Amino acid sequence: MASDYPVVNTHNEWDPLEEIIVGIVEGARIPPWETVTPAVVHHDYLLDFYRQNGGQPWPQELVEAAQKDIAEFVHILEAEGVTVRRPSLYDTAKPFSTPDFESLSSCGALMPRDVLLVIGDQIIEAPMGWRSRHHENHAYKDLCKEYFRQGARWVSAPRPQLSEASYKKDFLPPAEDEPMRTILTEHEPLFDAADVIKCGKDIFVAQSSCCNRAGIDWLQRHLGDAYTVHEVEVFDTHPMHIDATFYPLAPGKLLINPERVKKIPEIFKKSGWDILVCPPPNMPDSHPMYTCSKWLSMNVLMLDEERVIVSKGEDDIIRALKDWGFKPIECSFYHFESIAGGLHCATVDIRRRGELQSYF
Ligand code: ABU
Repeated sequence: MASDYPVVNTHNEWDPLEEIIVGIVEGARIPPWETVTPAVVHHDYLLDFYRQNGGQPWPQELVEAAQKDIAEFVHILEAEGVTVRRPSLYDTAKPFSTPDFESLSSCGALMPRDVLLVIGDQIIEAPMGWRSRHHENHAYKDLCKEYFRQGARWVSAPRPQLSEASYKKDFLPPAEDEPMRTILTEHEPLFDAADVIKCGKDIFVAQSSCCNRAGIDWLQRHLGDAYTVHEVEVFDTHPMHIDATFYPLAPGKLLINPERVKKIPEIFKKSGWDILVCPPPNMPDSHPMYTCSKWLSMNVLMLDEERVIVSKGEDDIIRALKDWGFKPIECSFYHFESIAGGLHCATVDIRRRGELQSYF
């Protein structure tokens, strides 16, 4: 369907959604063990799993269950009138090396949100901190070229070297009662696109074990004076990405993770935004989560200011969203979440109907 908006046009998380990229399960591999692994994987008991199995395909039964979830998600999006695009399959099994490191394999194309940062009419390929994800942008090259031909701006942030100098030696994750720390040094700018969340002319970013201060500085300088990039103060023992922590869902409505957000930026308070405190996740402890935390419950996807796709089974946030005036649409997603991320992670919005403005 023809749109009145540029082919790439995304200013916030809630303007009416027209086109989105949804990740694929095909080709997905268990992330190979690397320096960053113990800094981002929440459970120590999983570290041996990664040491022993990293680089192998995920077991077939996990893949099939995740594929079923993604198919339901795509069906819902299309039924709600959204155009869904998919990444291209690339050779994830191929080991690769650079002058600075070697990787047993790539990981796949499950989570476009981490790779491509779409702001306004531009697509920014993120300078990602995981070595095994260094070539994940391959999966999106065909789509980026197509969007570029249709008028989008397309740029890659400086490709990181990811030598040992990018990671702190002998890093140990912080305990709950210690100050937040991440594995990254300031050797070079690093961020995953999911460390960033948009709110019109204001962009919010949290440091993590994929995002350093230099990455935030790079983004501010790259975007220039039209935008203000704010750093959000968070605490997480294994920090990775902002979208299960701090999420402006709609004008005047900020969803926060009560365990992680340490300080709400003053502009939200000054402008009278409602602070929506996310209830604890409902996912049972018995459900296997190999990469992310159960807080994926708040990793929802807004279709507009009211309609929101939420992971089925998360009854407490579903009830809260209704109380806050939203219209939740439930989608089975626990199996995809087991090996990858949530509904927001699994997507990147390409076009929403709206203009750049300030909400403060
Ligand atoms: N990409 C979101 C991951 C955050 C979490 O595991 O809580």
